[in-house]
Amino acid sequence: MAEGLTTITSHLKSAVSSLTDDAKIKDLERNIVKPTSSSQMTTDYGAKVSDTDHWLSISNGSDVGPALLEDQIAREKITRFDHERIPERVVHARGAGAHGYFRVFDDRASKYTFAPVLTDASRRTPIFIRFSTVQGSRGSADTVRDVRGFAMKMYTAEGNWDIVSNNIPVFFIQDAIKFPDFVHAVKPEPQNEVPQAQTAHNNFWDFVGLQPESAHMVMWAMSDRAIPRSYRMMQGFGVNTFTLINAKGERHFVKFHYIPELGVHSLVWDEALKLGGQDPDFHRKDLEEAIKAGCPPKWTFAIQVIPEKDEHNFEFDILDATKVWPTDLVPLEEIGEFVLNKTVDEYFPETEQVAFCTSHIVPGIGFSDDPLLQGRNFSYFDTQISRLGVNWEQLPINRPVCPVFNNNRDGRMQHRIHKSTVNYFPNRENEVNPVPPAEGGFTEYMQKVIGLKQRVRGAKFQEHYNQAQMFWNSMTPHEKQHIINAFAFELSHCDDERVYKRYTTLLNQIDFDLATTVARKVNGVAPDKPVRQNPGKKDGYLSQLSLAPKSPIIATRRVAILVADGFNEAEVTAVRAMFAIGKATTWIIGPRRSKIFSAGQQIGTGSGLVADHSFEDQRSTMFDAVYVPSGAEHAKTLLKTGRAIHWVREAFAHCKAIGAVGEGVHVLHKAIDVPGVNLFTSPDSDNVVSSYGVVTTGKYDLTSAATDVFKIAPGP
Ligand code: HDD
Repeated sequence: MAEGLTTITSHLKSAVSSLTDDAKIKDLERNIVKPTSSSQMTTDYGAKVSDTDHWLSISNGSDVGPALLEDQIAREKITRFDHERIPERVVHARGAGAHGYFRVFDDRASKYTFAPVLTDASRRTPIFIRFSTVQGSRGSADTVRDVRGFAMKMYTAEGNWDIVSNNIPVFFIQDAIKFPDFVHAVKPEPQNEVPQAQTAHNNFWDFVGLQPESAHMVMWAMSDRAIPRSYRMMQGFGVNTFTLINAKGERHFVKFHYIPELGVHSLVWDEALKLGGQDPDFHRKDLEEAIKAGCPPKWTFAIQVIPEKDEHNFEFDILDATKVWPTDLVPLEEIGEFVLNKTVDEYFPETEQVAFCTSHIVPGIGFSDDPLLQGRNFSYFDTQISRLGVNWEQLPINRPVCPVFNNNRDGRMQHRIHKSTVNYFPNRENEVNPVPPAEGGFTEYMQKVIGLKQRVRGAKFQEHYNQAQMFWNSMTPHEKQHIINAFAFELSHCDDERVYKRYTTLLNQIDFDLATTVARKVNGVAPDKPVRQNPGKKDGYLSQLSLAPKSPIIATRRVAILVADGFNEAEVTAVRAMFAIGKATTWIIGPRRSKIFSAGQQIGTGSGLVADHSFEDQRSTMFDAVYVPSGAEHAKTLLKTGRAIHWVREAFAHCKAIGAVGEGVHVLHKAIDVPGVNLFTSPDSDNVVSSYGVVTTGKYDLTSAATDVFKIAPGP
């Protein structure tokens, strides 16, 4: 085998010469329809139409008469409308996607794999990523507490490679056969289809309480990871253990990681709840806004690798998807990066029709015996058949950018017309021949397997709490507090005491303090002593704070500038320019969405700025920072405006960066009154004071106050 593979890299490299990072965008252009003002309206079968507003009917001109079924134009319009919906995904129904490219830094991964996508630095492989929530329906809110999907399709020159990933590195179950049970339990309850997009209900906590293998994943789901600030600020994980095969035919186990350039940031729970109503499309809009503003989100692509011979050298089973590989045991190797730089042109044909399959791998990459992955490899292709039909891989967004030839034929919605007299192999025409491995044909790694056929899991799969405990130990105090609050919120929504009592009992397997605190909050079972030791094992990589960018980045952060008539326009203009340099966006928020007049101008005729939004139509939850400029009259108005005061108070409660200058500082004083805490000095002071995320200065000074606003990283 090794001999054959050594020649493979050169074959694969030569195949790719024409593939560019926009190859998929160009491929999609074949299907783009761009109407113009001279486009004429037709039926689906191309006949021009003169009227699509009146159903053909019998009428004497003044009275309405019977409608005629013979109206083929009306029938076509209504029939097409009646069939617009397809089944939504059974999980991950709500999502948003974008195009981009992937590249490796160099060939450092060639010691593990011969796959050119992971070793050839001259390539830029086109990609499409779809982010999603798991539980909710297609129309549910973005900011619910949930795992986020992070499905990546790489259109490589050797075929599509799908890594169907999440933003959490472990999973709820170990064996795919449990997936229907898990999904039934997490989805709305069967009797009344309540609640939507929430785990806060009896059935979920009942299931995970009886299924302790979920314990580690539940800790992650109760952490801030499950309420991301943005899809662009999430880490991604392939979760399952895959394998890499190198040119010598050696196999390594691998896990895939994606680390966002912007760091990992989360909402606070109160903010997430409010956004669910105030802006249910918050994440979808955020992705689009950033890409359109020229700030393409970027991730580093890293791998963790274990040589085949070391498979059994760990206290956990490396094929168990409920376990991470601690980074002190298996370090991360950064090998590449990917960028999302183009939004979709139309949601349905791209984001809705995109379809992923864990079984789609390319030569040089392989599966492992991970029992979750093995089941996934069956499930994804199967589900696409019910969602999109058997020819789903011919849909524009799914079709590969490399040639596709085989003898698979027909089926519903066949788009390809095969010009050939033979559709089988072997054939007299010598058409469509299998490719030897040495020339790039996929070949399975020769794995020796001996065993008895039986329904069991490996011995190490029986341990469920060590890593849940390691995760808890690795959290900072405020992350721990958020986890406690999340458990309390969720379990308080369970009204069956068997459910919340069992779960609080289970928590004592993870940590005594955690179990005691949560039990007290939800009337659960508070333990009197720990049931197992907590030796304090940690992995610093698990806290999202460990992923903060080296220096704070304000790019794409949304800054609200609160103004009323009489604000200091010169100051606002200068501060906005400064934020623009950092690629943050600024939004003027005023008492009305029309012109707000500046200081020294006559109200109604002077200069000023047209507000982007009013205090009522957008809320502080939608912004990362708030700034109140100087201006005596404007400050007086804001002080009397309850909604403006609420804006600042709420932003403070959500740990946002807040800044004020001159008279604007009075507004902060009124809004933020924390007894015993000196948030800032007198409004008249020249000094910039930063504490609790608040920055104030008596006098406007570009180099100090405004720049300091973002020295405090916004949000926890
Ligand atoms: Fe899954 C969708 C991620 C386990 C069966 N899954 C789906 C999507 C993501 C994941 C991101 C959305 C894809 C898209 O955007 O279209 N799933 C995961 C991860 C898992 C996982 C990271 C654990 C490692 N999934 C899993 C199991 C099964 C499935 C064990 C079944 C045995 N998943 C599906 C599915 C979905 C799906 C039913 C629904 C829509 C789709 O596949 O295309 O087949």
